Amino acid sequence: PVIPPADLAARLPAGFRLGAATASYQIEGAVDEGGRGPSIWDTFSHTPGKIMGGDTGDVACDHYHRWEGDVALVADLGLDAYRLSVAWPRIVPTGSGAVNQEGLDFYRRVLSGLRERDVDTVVTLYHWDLPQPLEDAGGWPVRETAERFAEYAGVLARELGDLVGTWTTLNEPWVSAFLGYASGVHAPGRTEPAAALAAAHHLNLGHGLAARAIRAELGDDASVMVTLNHHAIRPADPSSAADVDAARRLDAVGNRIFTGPMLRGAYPQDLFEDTAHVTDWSFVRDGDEALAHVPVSALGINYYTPTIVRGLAEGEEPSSSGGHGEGSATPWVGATGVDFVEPEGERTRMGWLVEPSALSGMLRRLRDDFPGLPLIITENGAAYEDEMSTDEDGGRAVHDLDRTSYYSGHVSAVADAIDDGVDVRAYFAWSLLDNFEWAFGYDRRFGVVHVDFETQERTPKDSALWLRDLARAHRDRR
Ligand code: PNW
Repeated sequence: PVIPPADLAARLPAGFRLGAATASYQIEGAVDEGGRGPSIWDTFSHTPGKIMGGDTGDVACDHYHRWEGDVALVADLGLDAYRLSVAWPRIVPTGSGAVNQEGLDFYRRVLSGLRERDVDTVVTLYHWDLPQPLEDAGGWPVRETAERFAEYAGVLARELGDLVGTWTTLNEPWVSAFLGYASGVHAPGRTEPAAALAAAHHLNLGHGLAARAIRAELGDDASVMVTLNHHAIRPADPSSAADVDAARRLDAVGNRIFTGPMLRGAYPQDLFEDTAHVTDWSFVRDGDEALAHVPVSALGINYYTPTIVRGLAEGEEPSSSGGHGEGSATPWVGATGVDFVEPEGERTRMGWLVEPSALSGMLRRLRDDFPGLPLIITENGAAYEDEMSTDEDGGRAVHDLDRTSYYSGHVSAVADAIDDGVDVRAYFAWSLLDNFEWAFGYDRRFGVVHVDFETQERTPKDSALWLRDLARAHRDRR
């Protein structure tokens, strides 16, 4: 069931923007070129056993060399906006000190190309490629990393500020902190629960310091936000006090650990209580929570699937890991006695349940919790098993009805939230291109454009054509 683009376009307000997103390590390749230094993802992907199939981002989509064609692709699809990330190790190869002009030049070319084609930009400062020397000095669990991040943010604002529409400081700090330092399924692969909480704190601090550094360069009206993978958490049985409390505990370590300091200027008290057996939080200095709190122009939300929980009885063993890698350590530091419920239903190739209404529900709840804060869907999408077919005229095509229907359902869910008065300003599909899907390597395809990783040929899938028609129909209306 796919909604005709014209019908859906009519439900999106004038000024609403439709786009697609990518991230540097997932698409660029050219890891030893242009003066780039090593990142934690180079180290991690080259460590045997960490990535499915032994894949690395060494070549990825070769976007570093093919950026011009990729920018043209975005424009040809008629997208209003494109979200990309800057590789910190291309700008500051050793993590501190010397700035690499070649890196700045690369992003200046890309951003200029987008501007010439009238494509609005959202630039992510940190999509997980931490310069390796900063990890060697302790990584996000140490305070200095937040300070180095702010210096890098100031450099980007000064050098590229004239070309960037909106800045988003961090992509999914929950993933950086808890998959990187607690479950260890992401770089740098550490399994230290207390360090993961310290990482979360220094990511909060880094966000605040970086946003201040950007505004110090560009003025207070510079558009700055942050992107969270805010978890759409709900109790399996809303009438069960145990399930409701499990949902509260997960919301503390999954969501409010970031929205508290960043949007309210304080950690929630129940988070300190729930994690007291893991850390005493002595890494939080007086004034840090206020530093993390800056006015943001919008909140970026990455949404893929809901999280449904129940409370475990005393001594009861959990039945599932909540989709975070069977056998690996839990990323849910401090959330003891929580079990993840996996209801029957349609799932993507990641095993993630497809439930668009959970997105509208989360957007309404964010509106209630943070009235007046504009929201942007910075990522939403799905991996499916794609099949390339050759049409009668020899043209190649990917008829990804499953992905197209995922997009149709979720854009429609955004429209439902807008009907209910939620201020959602934009929607970015994840991803523009099939790319390096982190621990899954090239085995999971999230692109609306197919990439042949042998030839680097790009082929827009039917989902890309549907998004193109949606953007076109929406533009024709205004
Ligand atoms: C997000 N999880 O990653 C990222 O922002 C993208 O880079 C990524 O390709 C996309 O979603 C698809 O996975 C996530 O385990 C990775 O909860 C893992 C999780 C969530 C988001």
